[in-house]
Amino acid sequence: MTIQTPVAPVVDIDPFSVDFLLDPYPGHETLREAGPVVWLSAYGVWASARFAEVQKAAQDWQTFSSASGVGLADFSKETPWRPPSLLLEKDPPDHTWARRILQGILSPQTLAELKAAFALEAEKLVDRALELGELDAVGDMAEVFPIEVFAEALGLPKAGRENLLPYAVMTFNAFGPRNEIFQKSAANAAPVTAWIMDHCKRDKLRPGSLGAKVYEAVDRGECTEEQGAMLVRSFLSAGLDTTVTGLANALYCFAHNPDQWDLLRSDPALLRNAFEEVLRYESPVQDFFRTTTGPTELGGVRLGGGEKILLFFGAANRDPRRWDNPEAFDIRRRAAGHLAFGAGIHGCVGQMVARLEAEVVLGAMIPRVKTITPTADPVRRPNNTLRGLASQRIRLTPA
Ligand code: QZP
Repeated sequence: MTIQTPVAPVVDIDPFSVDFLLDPYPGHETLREAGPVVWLSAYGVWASARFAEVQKAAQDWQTFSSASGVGLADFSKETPWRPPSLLLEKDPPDHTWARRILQGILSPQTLAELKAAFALEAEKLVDRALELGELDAVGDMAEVFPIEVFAEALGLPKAGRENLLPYAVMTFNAFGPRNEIFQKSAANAAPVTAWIMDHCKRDKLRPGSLGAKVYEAVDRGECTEEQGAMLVRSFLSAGLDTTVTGLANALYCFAHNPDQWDLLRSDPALLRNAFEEVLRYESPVQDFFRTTTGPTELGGVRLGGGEKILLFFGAANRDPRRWDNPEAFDIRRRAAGHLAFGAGIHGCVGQMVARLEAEVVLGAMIPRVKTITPTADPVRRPNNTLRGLASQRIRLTPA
């Protein structure tokens, strides 16, 4: 066996600059074409933007650990901005019981129970959108629906739900550097965080709700009351802005690809795959870090132990080595296998909820909305982790 040269290309672009975040795709191409694994000189970390390497690292938690944090900050060297998640920022064996509790709550049976309420709310959302005619796909639809259905499913009271998105925006920005984007989103951190932490408690969550089910696990002795609160925090952190972004990106994709909307309307059986293609094409979670647990090799590059590597899911999802014509939004392609939900033991535990939300909204639109036309340019909302929109004005014409 030959040992390959331990020399990696050096790339000096800043993937957390506003310019990069507003349009990451040229930078992704530079990163992918520079090599399977590159050195990001701006931060002194490794990075990969190719499908094969991103997938391999994501699937290998033993080598590419989450326990030092999945952001730029290395928890073994700096104090995390908030107490680490019991799920996202742990590896087995610590991760295992927490994952099992949330997975048990987000079971196929739970999903089946949520479906009718989600579908009813989606009909109301589309009623309101068609009444408006001209509207903001983000502010009037994508930001409304998950708060309405998922916050409700979690068992949160109506009052104070306006804290959910600011908390998530801050959380996702915190995976990046302490740049101006993060600082601005954290300006109001204290009251927002206080509301979130308070609403992780048992007495704030409606009996029978997903949040209350966490405390049923506490009562079965599967974890402590404090750990239960932290698991509810995971739901509040991960379950809102991600699906807001996914819905916004779906509406954006169809507004800018009217032939694909026509195609979906002519063959609604494409719906499931259509949302997978949205996730591939405009991945809500663009990237995450891992930390090597010891010296290793990835893509022919030798990495030392305790080193951070940035995995670009969004770039892997457009890697021409994996996808034909990756820059085309094509709901007929086989989009399954994308990395928008990650892969391996940390793969998104709520992905079926995300799919359900998107499918009921798009599913309600298919028979009723003939055309989705942009009436203004999209306005981006730069975030260190999420690829989302501040607004996308559209006009809907009824079928
Ligand atoms: C955020 C947590 C896309 C996900 C990585 C988002 C996410 C997942 C879990 C948590 C936060 O456990 O707090």
